[in-house]
Amino acid sequence: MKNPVRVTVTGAAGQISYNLLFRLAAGEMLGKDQPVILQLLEIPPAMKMLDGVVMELEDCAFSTLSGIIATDNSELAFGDAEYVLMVGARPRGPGMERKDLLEANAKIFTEQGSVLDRVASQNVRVLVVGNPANTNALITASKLQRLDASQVTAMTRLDHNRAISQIAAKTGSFSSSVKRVIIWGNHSATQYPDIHHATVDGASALDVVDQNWIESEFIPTVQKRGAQVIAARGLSSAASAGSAAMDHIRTWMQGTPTGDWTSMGIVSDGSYEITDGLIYSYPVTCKSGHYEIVQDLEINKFSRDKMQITEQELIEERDAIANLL
Ligand code: NAX
Repeated sequence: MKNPVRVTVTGAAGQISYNLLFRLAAGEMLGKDQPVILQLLEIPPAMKMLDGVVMELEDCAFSTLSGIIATDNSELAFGDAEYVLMVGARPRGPGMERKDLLEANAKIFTEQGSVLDRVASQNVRVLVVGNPANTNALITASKLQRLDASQVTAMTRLDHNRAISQIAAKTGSFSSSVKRVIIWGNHSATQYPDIHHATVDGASALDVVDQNWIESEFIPTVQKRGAQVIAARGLSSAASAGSAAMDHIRTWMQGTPTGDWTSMGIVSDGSYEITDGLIYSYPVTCKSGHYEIVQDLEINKFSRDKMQITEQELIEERDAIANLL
């Protein structure tokens, strides 16, 4: 067994965390030989619920769970953390406009970004899940002084996994046969799931599905899958979101398989003519805890237009909270 690492999860009493924490504690994110100390952050009204989650975690007697801190104090929760999963966020309440939602979350992520910059491990890797994920990550990254903005990422892995699964179902393939899918842009209904570079069992995906399916089914289904789950379940995606969060961190640390890539919301460096500094989802390869944007992919007019629509939405989100950056 290795030395334990500290993993922070915010919003730890929420439904995504309830699906995430037990698998994480069982070694499914960082490995069966990597014990973890869970540092769980909640707001005061949810602390009682969190106590219940802690009891259940204890009752599993996981050999990879070395300790649990359950707190509403962000300094304690982020202290020396090697991994931070920012799941907690303010949901949209009655009468709240989009701008109010952006601002309410911007305040949370301003405070948490500053604290984690002060007290987390120098090598911390941060994944923002709480919505609006890209802009919450932008705020968090903007508060860093000791740490680097590249250490903060936003989750589009659930969208990436959804895209893979749709293509696999359409072509009658295993999901492991589908490679090089891309989610560009925002984790929202403007995201662009791009199939142009994807392969299915080594063949170009474009040769095995038709353009009509891409435009009228594939893209809208992936874009609106979250809403479909809510309509069916009465609750938003939780198990799949928790699973994708673990996939994101695992791939970041262990690397992408040869010949494949993944999608991550990361600080734009201007690649593919996307505005510098936005948190935009790109295709990336990962190796030993580092990621790099896949460069030089050919982008046709159809794709370019869609990449710009989602970029524009991110610019508007950024501008709505510009006073807090
Ligand atoms: P829940 O409402 O079940 O849980 C959120 C938890 O966060 C609550 O327990 C709440 O008390 C806590 N919280 C609120 N403010 C906090 C703060 N300042 N510090 C610490 N904790 C705080 O939501 P859940 O279904 O778990 O979803 C969590 C977030 O993930 C939401 O913002 C949701 O929209 C977002 N999602 C993001 C996805 C993605 O792919 N990036 C997909 C799934 C999900 O929709």
